[in-house]
Amino acid sequence: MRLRLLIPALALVVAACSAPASSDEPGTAAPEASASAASSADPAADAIEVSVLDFMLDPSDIEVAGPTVTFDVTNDGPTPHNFTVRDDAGEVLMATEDLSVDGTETISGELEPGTYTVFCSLPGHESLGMSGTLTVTGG
Ligand SMILES: [Cu+2]
Repeated sequence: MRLRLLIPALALVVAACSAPASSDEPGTAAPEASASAASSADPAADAIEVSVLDFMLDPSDIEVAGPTVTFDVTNDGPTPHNFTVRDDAGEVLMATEDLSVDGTETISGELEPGTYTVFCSLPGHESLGMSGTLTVTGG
C-alpha cells in the first residue's frame, strides 16, 4: 500500500522539478547562457592559471602561444612564494611579487618563441621542486 502511494508522489515531484526549469523561469537560463558566452570571448581567458605551493608549481610544464603571455598566479601553499620566468642566460623576464598565502597576481609580458625556466626565486625553493619549463611557440 505504501509503495503504490510513493510512485505517484515521485511522479509529481519529477514533474514539479522539471517544469519550472524549462518554462516557468526563463530568467535563470538566460544569465547562464550569457555568462558562458562572455567568458569565452574574454581575452583574459587566455591567461594561464598557475598554482605555487610547497614546493612545486602546478602546472610545471607550460606551453603557450606567444608573444603575449599572461599568468594568473595563486599561492596555494602555506608559506610565501613567487612565480618567476627566466631565460637561458638566467635573466629574469617576468615575476610576481612574493605572494602571501592565498595571494594572487596576474602578470603579463612578451616573450620570444623559445624555452624558459619558471621557478620560485625565494632561497632554496627552486631546488626543493619549484621549477618547471615554459615553452613559448610562435604567434
Ligand atoms: Cu617558493
